[in-house]
Amino acid sequence: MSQKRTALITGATSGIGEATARLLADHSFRLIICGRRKDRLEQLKRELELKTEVTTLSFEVRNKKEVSAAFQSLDDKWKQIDVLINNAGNAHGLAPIQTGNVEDWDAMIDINVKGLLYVSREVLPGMIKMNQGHIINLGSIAGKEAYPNGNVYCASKFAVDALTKSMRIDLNANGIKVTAIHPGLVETEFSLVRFKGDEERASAVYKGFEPLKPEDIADLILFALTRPAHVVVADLVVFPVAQANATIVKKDL
Ligand code: 8X3
Repeated sequence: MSQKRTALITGATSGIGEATARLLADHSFRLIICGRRKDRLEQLKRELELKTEVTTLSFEVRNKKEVSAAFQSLDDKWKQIDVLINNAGNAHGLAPIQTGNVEDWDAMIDINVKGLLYVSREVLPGMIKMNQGHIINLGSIAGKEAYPNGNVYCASKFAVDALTKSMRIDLNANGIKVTAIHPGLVETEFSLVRFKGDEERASAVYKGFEPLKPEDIADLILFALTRPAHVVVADLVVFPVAQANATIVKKDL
């Protein structure tokens, strides 16, 4: 593809989103980086601008009005979005269903499911008009297998899996590629958020084996984005070598 493609990345201020923004900047994509934290977004923009054209959109994916206002504010030269990377997502808490925190449930369903829907709804009309585009949804092994205490987080990622399959069906006539990438254990701020800032508990998750890095996932995203026009990477599950499924991890402690 000769013309530079424009990629919009949600949750671009840390982890997989940030690593993806960095990698795509190295590969000539124009970038719309999105996140809640304006200062982090601006800092990343300043850095990546040395390599490619970058703009920022600051909004909470779970806030329908903010999402729509952010897209309204986009300058015309950014309105043609070729690639949407639905990366924003979080886990809040790890507790049995009978004692789960309702605010945690709301956050996971709002961010991981509704957020993905709100952002996709804004981007899709443009892709449909162009009769092309590529959506990459970040799922999780938690969207393929339920695991103890994962309940609502797993449900939210099962929803991402279902929505990815549905998008592929509904957008089939429009030539839009739809990819899901489902990582296992990736060392990011994920566990720190899940355990509400408890660093000891969060770092224990990644002890005794070599977890995936955000860059490993960014690499797969770039791979999916650079296949020939007739090829779509539909569904990809990726683990660190030490991981066998959602619950079995070989640890040398
Ligand atoms: C992150 C992977 O296994 O912690 O989605 O749910 S896991």
